[in-house]
Amino acid sequence: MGRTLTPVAAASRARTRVKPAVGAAAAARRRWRVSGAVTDRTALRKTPTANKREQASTQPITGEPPRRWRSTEASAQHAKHGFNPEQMGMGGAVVHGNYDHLGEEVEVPPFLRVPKTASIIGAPMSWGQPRAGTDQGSQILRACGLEDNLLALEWRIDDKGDLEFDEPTRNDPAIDPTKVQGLAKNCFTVGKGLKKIHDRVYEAAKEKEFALILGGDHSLSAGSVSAILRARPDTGIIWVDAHGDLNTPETSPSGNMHGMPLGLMLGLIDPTLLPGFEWFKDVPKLNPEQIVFVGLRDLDAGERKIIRDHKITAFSMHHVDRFGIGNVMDMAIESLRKPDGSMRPLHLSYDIDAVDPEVAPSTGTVVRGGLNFREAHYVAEAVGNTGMLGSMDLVEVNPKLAPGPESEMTAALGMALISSAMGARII
Ligand SMILES: [Mn+2]
Repeated sequence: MGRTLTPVAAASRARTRVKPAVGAAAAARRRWRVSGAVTDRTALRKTPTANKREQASTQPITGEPPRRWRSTEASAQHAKHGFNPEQMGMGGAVVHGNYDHLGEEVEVPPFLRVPKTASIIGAPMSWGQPRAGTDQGSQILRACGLEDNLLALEWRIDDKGDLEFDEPTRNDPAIDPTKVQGLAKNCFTVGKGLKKIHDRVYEAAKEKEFALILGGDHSLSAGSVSAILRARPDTGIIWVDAHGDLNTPETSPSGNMHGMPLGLMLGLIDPTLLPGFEWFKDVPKLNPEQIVFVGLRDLDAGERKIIRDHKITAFSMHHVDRFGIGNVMDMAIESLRKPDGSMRPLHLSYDIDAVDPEVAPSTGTVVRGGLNFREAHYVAEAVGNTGMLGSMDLVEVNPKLAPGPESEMTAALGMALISSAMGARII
């Protein structure tokens, strides 16, 4: 009876059996390329029309592991090719240094306690946008096996359950139109709800726990990020989103508050003019150099201006296409270095609509041309690999919008992205 090897076991056997002399594999590849000789059976099966990529894959497998790509090389390449982030419309991005986020051992960051503990905070806020079902996001993420996954990643779990929020009523105070020319729908309900989120996230961060916030719509991040900034003031925010979320009641075309959390945190609107948000005047403001965007592809005109005026580092899908997600994440993480060169604590605010609707269809504001399945994971892995991630929002999963397999697929992806950010690795 023949023995079956798992792919990993087979690969390691292949490695131990075949020990080519240094440079032999490269020499073999060179020879193959120069002569065009067919050196294995796979190549014999190729048709003459096989494209270049297929031809390359017919190179003999010699057991030599692929050379490991390091971010220092990428930085050197950008320098060599005269890469200038300002010219590329990336705001104030500065690309330098040799930060290596590919280390295999990820340590617990100094601002988290050991043993590492994750506080799971359900924030089923849905009044920042118009669609029913966003409030089921936290439950469906849990149903995908979130806790088991985190336990397997050696986290201790401190599950705070789901917060409860009031519903808007006819008597809620609204914006005074003589003071603010604009709309912030349900601001009283959203503001009160965000205060609850803020308090609970602050409690977790103060206890040196990893704060994992399950949305809910993206308005909730004004509550969670402001709490993180209160506990860990230098935190850098990686905002993964199709949208800028930089609106204010004055600039917002829709008046939906899930498009305003960064506008609020940057202090672009006086919170005392927003009923429900009076408490926000006492929370730390976010500095533009503490934010980096990844995955943008749908900005309002006002948001585009804010990104440019405040020199916010922003990597749109155009930059993902041009540089590849590996380089984009290197640059994004680099951009969040403090002036003294040290790394900030990181908060990952992951809007599932950053991912392409073919992969994550069950969300409120779909825009085509987003991160593909692997790119979406890479973003989370790269941030997790820094060893500096201390909190995360996963928002805008709405199981009602595409019920059935599509909503399951979206929620499962959200859960997997959390796992990736919190330590899951392929190998
Ligand atoms: Mn968003």
